[in-house]
Formats: sequence, structure tokens, C-alpha cells
Amino acid sequence: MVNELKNIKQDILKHLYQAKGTTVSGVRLSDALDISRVAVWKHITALKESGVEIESCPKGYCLKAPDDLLHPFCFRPDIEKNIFHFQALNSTMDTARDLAKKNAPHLSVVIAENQTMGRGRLNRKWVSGKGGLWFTLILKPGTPPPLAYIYNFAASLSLSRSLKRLFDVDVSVKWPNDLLLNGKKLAGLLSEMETRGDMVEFINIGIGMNVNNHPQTDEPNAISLKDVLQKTVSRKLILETFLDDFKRRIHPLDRHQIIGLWKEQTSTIGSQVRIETLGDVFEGLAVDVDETGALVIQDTTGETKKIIYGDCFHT
Ligand code: BT5
Repeated sequence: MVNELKNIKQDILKHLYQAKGTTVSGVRLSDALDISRVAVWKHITALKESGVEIESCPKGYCLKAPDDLLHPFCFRPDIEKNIFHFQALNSTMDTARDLAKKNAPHLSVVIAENQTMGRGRLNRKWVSGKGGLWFTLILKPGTPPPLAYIYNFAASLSLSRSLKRLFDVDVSVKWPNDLLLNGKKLAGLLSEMETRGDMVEFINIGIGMNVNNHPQTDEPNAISLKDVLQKTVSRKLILETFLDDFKRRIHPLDRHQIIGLWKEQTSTIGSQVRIETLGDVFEGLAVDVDETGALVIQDTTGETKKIIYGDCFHT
């Protein structure tokens, strides 16, 4: 288990978590942990200050929304050992990069409750306040760089399928990697890779999903699950479901199947699109995504063009 919380704070949180939203008295905590009630109070205060939502009442302490907690001990043991949880980070991408270089295992997950410098592609700002699901998945698949793209497609496919299964929502994937809900941006993916020789050393896939937050204040074109479902949902359930689906998707890896299933989930094919690359703008009807993940668009003369990267706008 990997957790930034020092042992006692973690043990307090674990007790509150196991109480499943009921109140645990200060006496019970002080007996269980063999510390004074004042010490319990001090640790709880520090936990609250770090952003953990704990309610204090005359009878004791109670964890709000325990199902939403993302600390390692909340997960199944096979997942727990790979979870790196932080209350706040600049960006999970930076921490994941450090951890990937320091031998973090394949399928490690770096989570932050808040990111102060969350980023999108081309260093664009990613709004990542409390309530969203902000994490980076570290992959060490032992693959050559030209095949790395398939992991991004597998990730957006697994996310989309998981959300549909859990909440029956009308999510679609937008090429190359956004998730849309009701035409608005629910989630974005960002991948970074490092190679050594002819092989990938690690691929880090950063996923930002608006879950219980309200991103519209800063991003009018964004939407969260809570906005649509009108209730708070468990980020832990989403993450666990996604990880299970993703593991099945990549072990064994079947590129044809991933692209085929991805195409069934996309709202890009069949849409009029504008693609902006660093130097060019292309417009046309999106007609396909090929085996390499390139978008095929057709212009008004019927000519087709393959585009391998860029920002895609459905027009
Ligand atoms: C992305 O970039 O969509 C990739 C976002 C990846 C974020 C995750 S969070 C965990 C990990 N740690 C990080 O620091 N990053 C990753 P891009 O396609 O460039 O889209 C960025 C654009 O999305 C911005 O310019 C805004 O217009 C918009 N945006 C920013 N915050 C948003 C939000 N919370 N929800 C929806 N749209 C947002």
C-alpha cells in the first residue's frame, strides 16, 4: 500500500471508513489506537484541513461519502498495492513520471484529490478542483513505441464502457481521446511516454474526469456526471470498474478488437469535423479510424485524408 498519510492519520481514516458513514466516538478511536482523545482530535483536524470530509459532532466523528474515498485501503488488495493517493499535487503526470522512473509497477495509479497545475495537451490548463477524478495510470507494457497509441484507445474505450455499464449514460468518445456526455466534455486523456532503446520504458496515461465537481464555472463546454445524474457518485467505483475493464482489454492485447470496439463508441465518425494541427486546419466528414488510430476524413470533392494528430471539433 502506498499512501502519503502518516500511520496514525491513516488508521483513524480507516476506522472511520470501516464505520461506513456512522459516527465513531473519540473514546473508541483513542482506545483502538492507544492515543489520547486530544491527539485524536488533532489528527482529525489535520485530516480535515487537508481536505478529507469528516463531520465532528458531540458523539464523535463521521466520514462523509465513504464510498467516494480513494485511499489505497478502500480498494481490493490486488488494486490497493498499486494505488498512490495524494490530497494535492501540481499534476499527477509529474508525480507519475517520477514514480515510473523509480520502479513503480505496471498498472500503478497516481491519484490527486486536487491538482494545482493540472494540464491538458500542449500544456493547456486542466481545471481540476475537488470532486473530480484526476489520475495517471502508469503502464510498462514492454512494447515498441509505434504500438503505444493503442493503450490510449483502450483507455478511452474502457472508460466509456464502464460509465455506460455503471450509470447507463450516453457517453461517446471523440477522436482522439475525449469523452463526451450530452455533447460536452466529460473527460480528457493525456499521454506521455518515455522510451529506452527500441522499447517503451513507460506510457503514462493521465485521465481527468468530471464526476462530483462543477467544472462549468471555468469551462462552459464541460459537464460532470453529477450534473447529469443529479447525485453524487462513487469515484472509487468508477476507477475500480475502469481498471478491471482496462486490464481485460490489454491482456491479451488485440489491436483490431480495440479499434473495432472504439469505433462503436465514437461520435466522431459520421460527424463533420474541423481538425487543427500545429500548422494546418482540415475540414470534412469523418469517415473512419484506421488500424493505426489515424482519423480518415473526406472533403467535399470526395478525397480522403488520414490525420494522425490534432484537436478535433465536431462542427
Ligand atoms: C485533455 O487535454 O483533454 C487532457 C486532460 C488530461 C487531464 C488529466 S487530469 C490527470 C492528469 N494530470 C494532469 O495534469 N493532466 C491529466 P486537451 O485536449 O488539451 O483539453 C484541454 C482543454 O479542455 C482546455 O483548454 C479547456 O478548454 C478544457 N478543459 C479544461 N479543464 C476541463 C475540465 N475539467 N473539463 C472539461 N474540459 C476542460
